[in-house]
Amino acid sequence: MAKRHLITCALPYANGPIHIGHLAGCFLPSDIYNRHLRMQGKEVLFVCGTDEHGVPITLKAKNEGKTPQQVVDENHTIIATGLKDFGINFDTFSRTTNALHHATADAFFKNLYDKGVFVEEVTEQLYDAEANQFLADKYIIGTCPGCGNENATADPCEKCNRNNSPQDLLNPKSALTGNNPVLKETKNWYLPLDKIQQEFLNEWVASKKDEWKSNVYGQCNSWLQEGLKPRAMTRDLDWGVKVPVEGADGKVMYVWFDAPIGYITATKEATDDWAKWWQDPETEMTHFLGKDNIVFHTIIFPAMLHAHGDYNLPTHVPANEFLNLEGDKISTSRNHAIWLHEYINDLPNKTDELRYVLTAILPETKDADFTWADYQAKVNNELVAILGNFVNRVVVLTNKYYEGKVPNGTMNTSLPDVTDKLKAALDQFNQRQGLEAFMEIARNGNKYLQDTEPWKLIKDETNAQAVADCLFTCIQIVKQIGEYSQIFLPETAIKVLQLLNLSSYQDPIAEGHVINKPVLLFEKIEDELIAAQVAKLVKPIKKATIADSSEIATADLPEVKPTIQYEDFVKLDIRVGTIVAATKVKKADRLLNITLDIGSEKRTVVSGIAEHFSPEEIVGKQVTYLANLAPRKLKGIESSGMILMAEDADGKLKFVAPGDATAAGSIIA
Ligand code: B3M
Ligand code: ZN
Repeated sequence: MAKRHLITCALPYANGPIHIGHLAGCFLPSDIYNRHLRMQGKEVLFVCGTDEHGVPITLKAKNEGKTPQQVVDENHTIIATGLKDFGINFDTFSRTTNALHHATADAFFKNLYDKGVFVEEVTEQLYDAEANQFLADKYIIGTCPGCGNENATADPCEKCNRNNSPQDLLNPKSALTGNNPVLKETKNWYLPLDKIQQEFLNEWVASKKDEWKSNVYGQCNSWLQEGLKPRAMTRDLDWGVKVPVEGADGKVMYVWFDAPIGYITATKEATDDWAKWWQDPETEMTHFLGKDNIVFHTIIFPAMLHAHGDYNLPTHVPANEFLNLEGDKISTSRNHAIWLHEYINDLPNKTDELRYVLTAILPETKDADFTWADYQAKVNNELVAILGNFVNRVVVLTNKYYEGKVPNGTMNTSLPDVTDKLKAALDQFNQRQGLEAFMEIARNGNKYLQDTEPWKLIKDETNAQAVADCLFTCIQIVKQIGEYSQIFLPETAIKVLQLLNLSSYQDPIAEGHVINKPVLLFEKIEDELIAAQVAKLVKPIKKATIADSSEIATADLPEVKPTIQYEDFVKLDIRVGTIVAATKVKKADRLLNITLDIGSEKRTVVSGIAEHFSPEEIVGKQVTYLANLAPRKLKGIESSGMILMAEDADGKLKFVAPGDATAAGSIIA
């Protein structure tokens, strides 16, 4: 049994805000684990921070005319706020640009350097003379020698999956300037992973076979099977932690070298007593991360730690697979995502609802899909109808029968105790199962209340004790729900505590204690709200900018849709319309309520363009209008038809209008 637990959560890149994929990938799982261990009274430290180095940040800065520091400052704040809003309870949320981190990474690098761990090598790398920069792999675009795909990058080819190195690509071009890069000599410091594999990794990874989830072990093992190669730990770049050795001017550490050291930095920030968290073998370390980060935490960072020698190695690496959204990959460049800060804005006070739904579908063993319809169903049928309903009924009945005073009853001990099951599931990182067990507490409570029917018993005086026993038992169950809500639904845990009029879940609830008046824990999610969220997602695809790091090759303009027949086309009734009035829709930042003259009549159309146009500037504009689209309610307003818009590569919207003034109602065919 470990004496204490260090929990790390992968550091999000500070090159943009975070979305529900990040939440499901590692923030929520790590937070649940942290809360679970603390509830057991364990000594725990939970650290994270923003990863603020790397090429994508420099490019983003360039694109936006800012300094990299400005970019990371802005994003650090947005990310930290979003995570806090969702109750992700880190002990420290650090940053890799802070001085302590640079000093920590510096010392780590020097330690390895002094031990002679690194292999120095001069190689020819592709260099963009105009940008005055060596090109990181993903900024080289060329033709795949395997299949002729002209937009291949030095990753597995999108079309044929060939694993291209930058030098393999034919006719390579710099993604920065479009120029042909030239080869230029440069010296870098390599971590000899081939050697470390033989002396350490093979055996160490094998020892994790039963410990790690199969997705983690499998991925790691397949890397080892292929045979590791030395990997450069330095880069020619001016944004990052400077390489602290002679002859390394103009070089910084590879971002994946310094980022995991960020866990050490964050620990130092949390406590002066940091060493016990990293060096005492009785501390158990658990890394939470998404599947794209597996090798860095199971191979590269452990290799670094091993080479250093003074640090513990991770025990658990419970990586998750990916979360999709409405059947499609989450994409930052296409804005196919639910951003934390937008969710908070659109659905205030519903963070537990999202935590609940995401925990229920966590991609623990395979990719999972978030849909708004499922969100609505889970909130309405589970949180509202089961958990909220049970708690509410108990509070209502206690107020009704006993004026809120806990009756003199005896706890019914025949109810199944699921807490062992819950804890065991969470110990083993089966968090979906843990949540199910948690919901069983409420389900069992509901069933017990339903079966006992105190509302019938109360009609007969002789049943008074049975009613008291039932309500006493139910109040204890409510308390248990509140207590375990601290793991999954922190806001709800606070509300239940208030309902029960307790100051802590340690406090017992004895006879005569007065609880509070009923307040609903969850509200039903209405169709309109879901429709508005879905409508937000179906935006036209725009061209990716180069700063949207991971998706350069995939986020080009969409392909032409499958062929349709003329009969399909003529079903569309497209007309010219004139905007005669427009107002903002209350509590909806993106929506305008537009009155459109379509010749024969006036129509109301709710359009998601408020972030692009003010109501004043569009009145009088001629537009193209799809007149026979089925009406739909948005924010309570019935919207008839749709105004057609064009979106350019920068995401700017334009109205599609006839070239010359045209009578409203003119048919487009
Ligand atoms: N920033 C990658 C990511 O956000 C990276 C994780 C670092 S963990 C040390 O996916
Ligand atoms: Zn290919």
